[in-house]
Amino acid sequence: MEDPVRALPPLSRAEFARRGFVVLRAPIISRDYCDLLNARLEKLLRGEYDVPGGAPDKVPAFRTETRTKPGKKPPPLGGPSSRTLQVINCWKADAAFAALVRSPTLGRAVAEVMGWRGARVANDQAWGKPPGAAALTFHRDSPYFDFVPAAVATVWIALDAMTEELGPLEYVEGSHAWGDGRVGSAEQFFDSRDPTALLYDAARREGIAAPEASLVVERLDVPAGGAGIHNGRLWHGSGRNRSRTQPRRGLGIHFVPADARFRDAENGYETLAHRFRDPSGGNALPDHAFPVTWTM
Ligand SMILES: O=C(O)CCC(=O)C(=O)O
Repeated sequence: MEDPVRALPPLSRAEFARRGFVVLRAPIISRDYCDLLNARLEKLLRGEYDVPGGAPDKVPAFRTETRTKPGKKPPPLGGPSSRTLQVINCWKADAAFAALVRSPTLGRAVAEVMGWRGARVANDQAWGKPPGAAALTFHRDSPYFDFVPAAVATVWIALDAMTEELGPLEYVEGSHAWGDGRVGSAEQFFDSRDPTALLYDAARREGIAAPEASLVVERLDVPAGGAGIHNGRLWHGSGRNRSRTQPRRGLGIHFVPADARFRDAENGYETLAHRFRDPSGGNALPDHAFPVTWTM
């Protein structure tokens, strides 16, 4: 399949270094391609894959048809629900997702802003927020990828036109430069009781006394096909989908430098990615599971 990503405008490395993200407001993929991916996401949620022998690495339990009237098309994402649906590694199961995730244009853009010699896909994550879906806790991406070097960059592509009501992604400007410290677990993404608790904690450790009032937060309220690229150290999260009817869908693609390797697991802790470690390959990331999509 050819690269579905349009030619990108020049990206400012200085802006990316300062803010920790850049916003691509003009769509980088067509509306038709967004529609195609949204239709394919429905298939993935129902276990229908078009890559022979392929499957995503994680698909949430999904029982929409039990709530659909016979003869009626099921509503997107199964209709209203407080639960956000996350599918990991759609590209392994679906050719349309694969063409986007493996886009050399995206690999190049990420390598350019991060100053890498090449880019490798660590994983993709489709985020489906049905009407009513809860907020996602503010977090950083990099702690979830146990590689050396530890650099991570994420491209997040809107598959629906984002409005404030739908709970678009939100970036905390400059927070990629904050120190390390306590990080959340994967389960905490979905714990919406206090989505900013970890963020405000981290901000206070940086000496920001009143984070509620002083953090600069940019909402990714882009049209369908618009996107953001963020440094994996940047704090980000998203609000509740307050719409009663509109689903809110997007695809996050996480990249690491082409020469990234597994870090030896400490205390036996292994990430999802460690499943794909080939014992005969040492710490190398196998290309079939972590494709290099662009090199200099
Ligand atoms: O779609 C969201 O709200 C969360 C996405 C996210 O955290 C990511 O792609 O890193």
